[in-house]
Amino acid sequence: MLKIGVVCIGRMGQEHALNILWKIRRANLVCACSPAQSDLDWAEEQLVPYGVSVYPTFEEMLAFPGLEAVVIASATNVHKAQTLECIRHGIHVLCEKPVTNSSDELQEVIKEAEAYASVKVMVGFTRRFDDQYLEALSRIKRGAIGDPIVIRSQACDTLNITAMYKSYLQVSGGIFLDATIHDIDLALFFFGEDAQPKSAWAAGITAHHKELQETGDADNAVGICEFHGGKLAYFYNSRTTAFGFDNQTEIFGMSGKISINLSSRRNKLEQHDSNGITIEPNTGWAERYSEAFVCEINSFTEAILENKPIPVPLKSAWKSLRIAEALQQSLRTGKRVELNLKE
Ligand SMILES: *[C@@H]1O[C@H](CO)[C@@H](O)[C@H](O)[C@H]1NC(C)=O
Ligand SMILES: *[C@@H]1O[C@H](CO)[C@@H](O)[C@H](O)[C@H]1NC(C)=O
Ligand SMILES: *[C@@H]1O[C@H](CO)[C@@H](O)[C@H](O)[C@H]1NC(C)=O
Ligand SMILES: CC(=O)N[C@H]1CO[C@H](CO)[C@@H](O)[C@@H]1O
Repeated sequence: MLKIGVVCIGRMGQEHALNILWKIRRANLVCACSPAQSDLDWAEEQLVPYGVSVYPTFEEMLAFPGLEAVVIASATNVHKAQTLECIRHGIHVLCEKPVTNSSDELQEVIKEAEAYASVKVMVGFTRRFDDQYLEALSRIKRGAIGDPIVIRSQACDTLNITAMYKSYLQVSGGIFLDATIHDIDLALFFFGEDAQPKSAWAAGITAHHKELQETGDADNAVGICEFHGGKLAYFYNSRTTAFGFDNQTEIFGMSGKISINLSSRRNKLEQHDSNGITIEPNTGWAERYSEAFVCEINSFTEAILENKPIPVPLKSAWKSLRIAEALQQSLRTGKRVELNLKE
């Protein structure tokens, strides 16, 4: 049994904590922490009765005797410091993305992880653990569509004009760094870890959140990444849909294509009436990826207990970040960005 702690309970942390507590056969949730009173109140009801120790600080939690692994779902600006702290304590880490918003800083984390070779560090790219994406990968590996040549991946969120969301957008790092990063990760997942990006370019529009113009960011943007050898990935991201959550991916190969969730829908119900035929959209990531979160922690746990390689290599997260930075730069400057990656 692996002894896991969850940092910062929040919405994402609550999901992880409950999954570890109830759904992960080979792990025990032993501790959790959050600086927020609302989280501590939640934990008092949901975790403490089941033997989980809860702390108001990360440092106190890290001192829990026998703690082996930590899931970090705290505020983005402490991800890197907490990840490094875990590594230095010899504790395995699964950190929500992004560990940091800069590829140079991620390089530091990679160096530290290499210095503590027995520690496993993984970035939470949940879509890799969705059963449909996994099935797509296994079909591609079986040669179902021939060699994949073009990937189209999109991630769309519902329009949110609250002051809280707008202030989040100001510190998000930009649409490619914050949101498209998942789709970039998927492109590496399907093309294979040895795919090397060659150049990237992007364009965008500020359709609703006009204030993003000041920082050269956009609320709808398209990015293209060209790989050495000619393969292409193109991304569309929106923060402003009227109908809900719509993440979808298509992989075009030499002899066929695979598409995943092209018509994002909540369930298999259709309502037929005088207005036509209605289906319900997905409402958010928690609903769409609930099973993927469980699979993610299972894979992480198994990699540690069986000393296998972690399923999302840190170097791959670094490559995704470099591509996202290039797209963000191209969006600001209007210029194509050459990527010559030296790992
Ligand atoms: C799906 O797309 C939305 C919108 O960009 C993004 O916020 C979210 O992180 C994506 N979810 C996943 C798990 O890829
Ligand atoms: C809008 O964004 C804020 C801040 O991220 C979030 O708390 C709120 O739930 C969102 N509202 C909707 C309707 O999604
Ligand atoms: C990265 O994060 C830091 C600290 O959270 C912030 O100050 C900085 O502006 C961010 N950089 C980008 C490119 O978003
Ligand atoms: C149309 C479609 O395939 N929708 C699926 C999208 O993904 C969720 C979660 O795996 C499924 O529940 C939907 O059926």
